[in-house]
Amino acid sequence: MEFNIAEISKGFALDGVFVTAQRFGTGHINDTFKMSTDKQTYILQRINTAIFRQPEQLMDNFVRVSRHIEGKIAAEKIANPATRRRFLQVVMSHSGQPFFVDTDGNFWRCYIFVDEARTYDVLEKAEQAFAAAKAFGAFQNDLADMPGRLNETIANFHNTPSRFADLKAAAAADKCGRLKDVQPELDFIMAREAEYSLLLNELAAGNVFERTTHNDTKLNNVLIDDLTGEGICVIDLDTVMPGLPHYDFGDMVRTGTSPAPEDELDLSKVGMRFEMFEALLRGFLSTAGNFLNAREKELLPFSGKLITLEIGMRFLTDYLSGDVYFKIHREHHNLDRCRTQIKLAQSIEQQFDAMRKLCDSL
Ligand code: ADP
Ligand code: GN1
Ligand code: MG
Repeated sequence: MEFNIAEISKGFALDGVFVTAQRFGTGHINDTFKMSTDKQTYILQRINTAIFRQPEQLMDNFVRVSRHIEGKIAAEKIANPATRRRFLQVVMSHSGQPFFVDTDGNFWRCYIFVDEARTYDVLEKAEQAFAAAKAFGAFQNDLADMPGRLNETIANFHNTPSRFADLKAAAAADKCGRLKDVQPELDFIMAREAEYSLLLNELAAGNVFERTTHNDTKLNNVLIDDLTGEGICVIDLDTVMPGLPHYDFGDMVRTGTSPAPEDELDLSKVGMRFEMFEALLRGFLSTAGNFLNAREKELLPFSGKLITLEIGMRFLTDYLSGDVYFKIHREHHNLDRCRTQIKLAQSIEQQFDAMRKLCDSL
């Protein structure tokens, strides 16, 4: 879908006059543009309202979270021009709202582009894994004392048993006649059913606790500073809401440990690199270690496997349902993505004892 960005940009209180815009990033959900005026660079995003059905509530979360983090940074008294790069600065519309609705009813939001930093779909070195995990851990830590409870932008987002039920329903419906092609993948996921409720059982038993979490800690949702290599700014705040710390750590393992992209076709390239897992664990514990209890820490390795399987089942569900949720760029894209998740989960299973031992030793 194409949009008249010059026109849409007029909805926001920008600094300068519109010069240019182009599509940006590799996200699966929103439409993202990098946009420049003669004075400033911005990110302009169309919120996917088929998925986020209450965009006003979502933007309310967004503003609360970024202001809270801004307050933390100010409290640290870091009088340094770099501080403004450490949180998303939302640009208001001319009517003072954190979004703008265009004439077609599309919801747009805008924030300042963070320069001299980038995201990585595949991490290149362990230092990046450490930096990214440290930033996501700090994000959870910063939000620990935020007043009130955030709106749930997507219900049951990381409820794995509910995701599993969705998969079974999609397989039973077999809307596109694709079930016959996915039996090995489905069998793999079915065989692990007993594990899917483990975290929720621990929550119900009072062993682990709900906190405000990011819930989409794909490694390309943190900006890594070009100069220092630090995780400078956590982005993609659509799913920040009540959750378990494990959802965030698990998704980092899913996206930060394999040397191949999420949609790699050559499955021999997919696997969990232990040194990346170790760097993620050390990085996360360096900022989240002080608020996690012993049982929560013990469950971190398991979360890597769980979230990998959970996202694998979501890709498979979408494939069976006719690719209605995740953006696809080729035929069978969601099935290809599901297969990498299964291969990665296998690799995690093979190294699980060593992962647990490392975690116990830290
Ligand atoms: P999606 O929900 O579709 O994943 P994101 O909010 O993650 O959308 O944005 C997509 C990409 O745009 C990110 O992966 C990142 O590369 C880039 N991006 C987003 N916000 C900023 C920002 N403030 N500064 C620089 N780049 C950004
Ligand atoms: C989506 O928006 P993006 O591309 O960062 C998805 C995540 C999945 C991820 C899989 C709101 O994340 O839950 O883990 O794709 N976001 C939403 O790559 O569903
Ligand atoms: Mg993203």
